[in-house]
Amino acid sequence: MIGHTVISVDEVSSTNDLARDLLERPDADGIAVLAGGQTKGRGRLGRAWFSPAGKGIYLSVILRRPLHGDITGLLCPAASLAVAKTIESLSGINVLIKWPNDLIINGKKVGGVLVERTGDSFIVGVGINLNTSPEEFPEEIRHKASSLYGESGAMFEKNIFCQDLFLNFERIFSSLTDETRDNVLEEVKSRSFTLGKTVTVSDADRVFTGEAVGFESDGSLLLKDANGKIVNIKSGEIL
Ligand code: BT5
Repeated sequence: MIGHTVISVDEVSSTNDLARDLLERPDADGIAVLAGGQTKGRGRLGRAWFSPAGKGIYLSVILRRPLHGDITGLLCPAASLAVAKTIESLSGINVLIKWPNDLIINGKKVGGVLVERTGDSFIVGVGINLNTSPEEFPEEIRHKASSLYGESGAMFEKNIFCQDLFLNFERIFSSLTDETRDNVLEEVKSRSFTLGKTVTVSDADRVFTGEAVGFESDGSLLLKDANGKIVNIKSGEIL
């Protein structure tokens, strides 16, 4: 079960690093690491994650269980769906998912997911801005970042959030089988900030512009370019 053990620390460089140190424990699968603040929180591609103490959720969970095929590309949208559902059920605010990992409320990013792989194990890192005031965000992200407090005026309690999130993680990760993963993708689609928009996406070495028209069953994004050709993007960044 996700969250069978919760290791809570006041401060850490990155909860993903602390989780990685625990991968060899016999009970590793499902361990959750929670920090009050992070000194070197990170996003994808080495980017920094603003992690002020006491203001948000900085959480990593270990997945070290038999999984159904290669679900690497699905884990990020699936984890984002779990986070979106928890935010919605506890705050009543609608959350959209900007492919592949951004949690968006009213056009602003309130959270993000970072999935890292070590051998057959995955570490799913989640950052959610709960109670950050708008003026507390660093200037360079103030225009595009927000928190649940910023969007609702209400303050949120992180332990209640995490308990609900563990249940959603367990349910959604268990649904990534060959038979049921399409249901997960349908839910991701129904909350997509990206589908139907014309977007520019960069992957490792290319940049594409096109209309986001769907997702493949491995989680990749399908873009229709100006000539009507469908391009499949496994991982990347919407610019
Ligand atoms: C993400 O990366 O959105 C994944 C963030 C994952 C953070 C969690 S916290 C627990 C665990 N431990 C870690 O060390 N990380 C995970 P990416 O899509 O690359 O977005 C990063 C970009 O989001 C930055 O370059 C900024 O523009 C912006 N950003 C940084 N901090 C933010 C924040 N607190 N809220 C909103 N946007 C932020």
